[in-house]
Amino acid sequence: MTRTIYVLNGPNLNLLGQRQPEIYGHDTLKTVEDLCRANCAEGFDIRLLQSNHEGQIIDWIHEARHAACAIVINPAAYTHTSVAILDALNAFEAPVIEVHISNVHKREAFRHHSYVSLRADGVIAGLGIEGYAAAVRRVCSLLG
Ligand code: CA2
Repeated sequence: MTRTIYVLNGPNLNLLGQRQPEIYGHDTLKTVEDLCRANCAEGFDIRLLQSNHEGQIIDWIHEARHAACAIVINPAAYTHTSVAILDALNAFEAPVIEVHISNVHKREAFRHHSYVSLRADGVIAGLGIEGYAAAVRRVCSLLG
């Protein structure tokens, strides 16, 4: 059985550390990847991916059905709009943790609703990039 955890990131997260540090901090996605690896239990592996395209994220979720033991996902703006990503996650049978760097509930009303939360086994918001570390630790502990 695969022990790879897919860490999927949605649109504009490639800009992490380059813009809006007051909301998203100074760390880059490379730091997020290192953090996920550092928090991954022995025997598990991390595949961190980012795309600005909804269809690409859906394709990775489909691939994860055979290639991943869990998904940690920050769908970014697609969180609030994408029934298609929810449908793809509903076809994935292993743990799913939703992560948001900012506390979406402290922000605009349109960020308060998440389609992905209808599927997620856990939701983390407002812990900065440490939310990814917590999500990786959670899936490792769930899967043993
Ligand atoms: O807080 C989060 O992690 C979000 O998923 C980030 C999304 C936002 O649409 C969600 O409501 C909450 C935005 C990601 C954009 O990332 C940037 C990072 C640095 C600079 C500009 C954008």
